[in-house]
Amino acid sequence: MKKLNLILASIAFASSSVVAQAATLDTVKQRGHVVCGTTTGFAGFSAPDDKGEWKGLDVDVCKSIAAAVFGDATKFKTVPLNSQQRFTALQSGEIDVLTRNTTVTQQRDTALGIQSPGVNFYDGQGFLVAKSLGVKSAKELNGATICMQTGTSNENTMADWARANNIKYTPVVFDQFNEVVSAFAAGRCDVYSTDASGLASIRISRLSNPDDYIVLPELISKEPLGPFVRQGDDQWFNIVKWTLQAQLNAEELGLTSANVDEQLKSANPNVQRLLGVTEGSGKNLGLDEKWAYNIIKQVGNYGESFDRNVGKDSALQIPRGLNNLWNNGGLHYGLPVR
Ligand SMILES: N[C@@H](CCC(=O)N[C@@H](CS)C(=O)NCC(=O)O)C(=O)O
Repeated sequence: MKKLNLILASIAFASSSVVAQAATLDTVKQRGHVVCGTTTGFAGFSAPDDKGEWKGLDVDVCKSIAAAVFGDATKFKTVPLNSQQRFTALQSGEIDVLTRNTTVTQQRDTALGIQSPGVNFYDGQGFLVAKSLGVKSAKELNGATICMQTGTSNENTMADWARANNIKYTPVVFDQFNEVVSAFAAGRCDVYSTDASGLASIRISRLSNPDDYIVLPELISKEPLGPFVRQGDDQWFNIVKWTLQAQLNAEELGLTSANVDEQLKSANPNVQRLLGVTEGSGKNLGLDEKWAYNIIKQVGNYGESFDRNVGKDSALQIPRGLNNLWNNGGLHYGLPVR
């Protein structure tokens, strides 16, 4: 009887919403590619280009994981997920890692069976409005209708902020990103509220006349965005965590996709360890010693990825701001590889 109870208990555990997968790395290697959850199409961060190839700052995290694991940044597939679907897809094992503008919050990092290996974009929630509305500040939003997407942290943040600031508003929410954008473009709400990065992307890539809209100056929250993995697989957690760290350290050390081969000859011990010239960092992760070299060579350092996708060489033109390195006035601080 005791044995039967034990069996029943383990069946109940295995069929709970969070599938305990101890060895994601093995699964990924056997499959031959890493599966990343992305948005359904959010220019600059994760969206298909005109050839159908997925591009963006978040897609670069996915590609970097592929480069670290396989030595080949093309060995990845994307699963487009709306805001609501993303956590279930990770919990159920449909994806190996969620690489999609997801805010790290205490609730998500604990109660959902998932966890955050790091932040790849520091953001805050803001407001996009049509210039014709004549609103210059968030303080003037009393009585506004506000478009948001279901399943985002933006819904709760908005409610908290409005309560604290004595502002009444009517939320207009939709499950699909396209529906929110269309409703806003059609004037069904006065305001679009989400992360400032999202607003910059929507304004440039989704509205027919970007100059008719402005992003209000206030940011009402901290939205640290980053990938998520399932709890219970420390090795996979470490691989994603140190993939982000490799991109940051590469920028700090001045290693780029263009100079990384030359830098293999560097006399700097930090460079030698990161590039696998001095062995150890790969073994610690269960990866090839060239794991970080492959990230830098094939995807580039964090700054290259930022500039190309969302920064100065992109349509979005997002300033580095908080996303600069710590020694340049920002918040990114590469943890030492040693
Ligand atoms: N950072 C917020 C919001 C992220 C979010 O999902 N934003 C929406 C609006 S820009 C989005 O990316 N939608 C894209 C999609 O559903 O495909 C969160 O983690 O909840």
